[in-house]
Amino acid sequence: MKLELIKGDITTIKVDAIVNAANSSLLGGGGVDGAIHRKGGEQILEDCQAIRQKQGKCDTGQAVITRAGNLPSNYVIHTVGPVYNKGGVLKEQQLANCYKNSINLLIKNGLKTIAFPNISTGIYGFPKKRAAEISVKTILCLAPSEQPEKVIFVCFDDQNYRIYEELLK
Ligand code: AR6
Repeated sequence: MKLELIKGDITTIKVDAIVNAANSSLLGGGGVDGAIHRKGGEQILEDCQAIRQKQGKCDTGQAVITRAGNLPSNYVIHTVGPVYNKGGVLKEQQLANCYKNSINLLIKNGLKTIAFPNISTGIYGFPKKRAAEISVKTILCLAPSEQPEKVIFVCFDDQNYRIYEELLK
């Protein structure tokens, strides 16, 4: 498994699937979710609406997959991170589940490369360093048969970039 770090906008990354830090409605919002729906266009929302009709809302820590519309990636995996509030073990487990379930879905669909933002660290208020540690640890602990070919951490801001740079040394 290759791990890469990129500073930039996840909507410009060409991988099999980029991950969206969505909310349980799956119908869009602000932050990276807003950027993905804006740039990806109608197709993403259509697929999200179809998933909503089929299964209802998406629980925290779970993930679903849609087409990627106008984005350079082939698919978008939407996962719902925890709202940090006061934190705690459950929130940390839910965040780890976002990474596990997104990667499971990637592999189940025969896909190999995936790009993640630092889930829950914007509007949902999770401390960036702790969230980054959970993301890297969760991915490094995957069994060989559960590993993607490549994982890219995409950092929108300098602070996140420096955190991942340190962790991936
Ligand atoms: N590319 C990569 N990372 C980004 C981008 C981008 N284009 N834009 C933001 N980030 P957030 P959350 C980083 O707030 O905390 C939405 O309204 C950002 O710097 O997007 O999980 C949803 O609908 C931060 O590190 O997601 C939910 O309601 C990280 O992405 C709620 O926000 C996540 O920030 C989810 O909140």
